[in-house]
Amino acid sequence: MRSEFSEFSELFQSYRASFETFLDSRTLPLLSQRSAPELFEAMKYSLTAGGKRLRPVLAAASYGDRAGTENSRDVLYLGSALECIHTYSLIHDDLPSMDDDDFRRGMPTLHKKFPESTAILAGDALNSFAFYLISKVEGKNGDPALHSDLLEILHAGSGAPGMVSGQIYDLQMERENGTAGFKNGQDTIELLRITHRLKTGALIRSSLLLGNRLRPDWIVREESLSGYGEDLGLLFQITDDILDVEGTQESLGKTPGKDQRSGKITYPALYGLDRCKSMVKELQDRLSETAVRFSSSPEEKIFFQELPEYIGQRKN
Ligand code: GRG
Repeated sequence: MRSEFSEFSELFQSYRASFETFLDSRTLPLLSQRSAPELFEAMKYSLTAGGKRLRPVLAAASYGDRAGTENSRDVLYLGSALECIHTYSLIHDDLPSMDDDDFRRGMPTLHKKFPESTAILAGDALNSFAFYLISKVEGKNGDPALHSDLLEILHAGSGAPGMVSGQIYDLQMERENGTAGFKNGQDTIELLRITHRLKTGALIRSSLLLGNRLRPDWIVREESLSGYGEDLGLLFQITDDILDVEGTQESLGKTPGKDQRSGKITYPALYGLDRCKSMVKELQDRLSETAVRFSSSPEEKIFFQELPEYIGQRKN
């Protein structure tokens, strides 16, 4: 008998495979149109460097159609928009003025492979291309608010209300060594929580809300999915911090131990590894319970109940 985790893995792989096919056959050809050749090569290098494709998979799973049929074309455009934003954020995060990393996904970072100016511009172009992709969504039944809602959700996750402000707080904390005008430990904990809710969690939450917005019953599921997205973002970040302490260059595909060397405020630095691991377990249990509240099919229930296990045990 197949375990629920292997059913989850099959679902994840099938969402991911549909996304990869769409990226190659529709998104990259669209991106190459009217793009300067060096710019396209740089964007393609980063977009196809591997990666779990978590955000497109989350959008597809919350939409609930994995067949890759004409009907699911819209969610694949949304997945492409999310992956473009995510890829741009990694390119810019790796730059010398930010995290200054030489490796990403086991390969040289974009600014090591191309001139730094090309890496900056590739990130810029991917960011605006993501919003252009929303214009490709057709929707059903002439829903007049669909495109403005999709744009609003994508902006909330990626822009000033989400990821970019999270990145600013993160850099500010690193610069000011966690004090940033905050007088005691409780304030530091609060700042760390806000930083990660915005930097990592906001785009994860938006991925779920974007896929969901394509469904006819989107309104009744939105609140529970939003709460699930917030907890999932936190789980993702705590796991990421643990991996930075326990992972290897080989398993991570990037340099481990950077947080500690730069004196960065992280969950393990504040709470210790043991407490972080029990926080992971608590979040996994809560996520599993929330999944029951919004899941509308057995497949969806398995996917969203097992996802926290996958996120918590990942090696990169
Ligand atoms: C530069 C505006 C701007 C934002 C950067 C997301 C981000 C903000 C920085 C990335 C730094 C980082 C390692 C954050 C931790 C969480 C995270 C986003 C990890 C990478 O995401 P995965 O594991 O990557 O989904 P793959 O390679 O699988 O796509």
